[in-house]
Amino acid sequence: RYYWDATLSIPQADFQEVLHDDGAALAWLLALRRVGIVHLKGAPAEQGQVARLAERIGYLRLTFYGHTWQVQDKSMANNVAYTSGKLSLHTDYPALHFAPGVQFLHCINQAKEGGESEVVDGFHMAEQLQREDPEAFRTLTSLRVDFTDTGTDYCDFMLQSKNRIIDVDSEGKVTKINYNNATRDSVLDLPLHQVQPFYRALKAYVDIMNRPENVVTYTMKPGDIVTFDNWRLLHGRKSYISRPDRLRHLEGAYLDWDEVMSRLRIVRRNVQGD
Ligand code: OGA
Ligand code: NM2
Ligand code: ZN
Repeated sequence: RYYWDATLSIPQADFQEVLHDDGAALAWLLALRRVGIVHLKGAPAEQGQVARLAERIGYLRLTFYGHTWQVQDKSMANNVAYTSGKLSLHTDYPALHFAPGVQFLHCINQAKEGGESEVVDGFHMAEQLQREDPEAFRTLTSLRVDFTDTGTDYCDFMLQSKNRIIDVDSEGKVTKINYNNATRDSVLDLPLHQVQPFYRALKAYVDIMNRPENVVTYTMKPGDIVTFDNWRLLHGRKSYISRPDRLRHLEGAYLDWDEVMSRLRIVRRNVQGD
């Protein structure tokens, strides 16, 4: 993997080429794995494109928000994403114990004012935390934090999870970030003596990821699809002004890494031979 900061220029690929050419698909998926984010350009600005892209891989990951989901300012919103408010840096769906590995977001319509996107490399930020504040790193890799999500969408749901903010494997290597402050539970099921250390550690990590030298900012245009590693990146958006005559509209879908890596191996064999 290649770790990055605000100086990153996000890799780009052409949507039609990725769909029809194995060489283009290979370049896309290799960059998605190594860098964690790729912008696809030139998709039609209408619904159904993230499903086509998921079919290019294999199949998408169904969740309680549906096969694909519409990010719009909705009345009676069942998620803060479905308002015009700011979304601070987060990973999607830490209320699941197995969060989706890959996320696609297709811009169908952009707001006139606001709605810009932000991303950071959560693995790089975890490495910085480990160096600058090893105690905070130990806390976030060991304590399990409560997340919750209740409502109705694809069907009714009442999710509860306990996840470490930073997941590491048996060798201590960072494998997954689980952090969305909007679904972090108001219940923090920790012994009293761990409460303040936990908040101190979380603040240290969040402070690092909000440093301007770590954040990449971009504005999506209709026809753009951002594809990214939801286990690694944290993403956010600025608040926007919602206008009924020009509704901001993104369509999203989730996939898992096994299916994405499967397609990567097949197109690599097709392009390079065994
Ligand atoms: C989301 C999300 C980004 C955006 O829906 O979870 O991060 O730009 N949306 O609206
Ligand atoms: N949406 C965009 O963790 C989350 O709730 C992320 C998911 C609603 C499908 C938002
Ligand atoms: Zn999100």
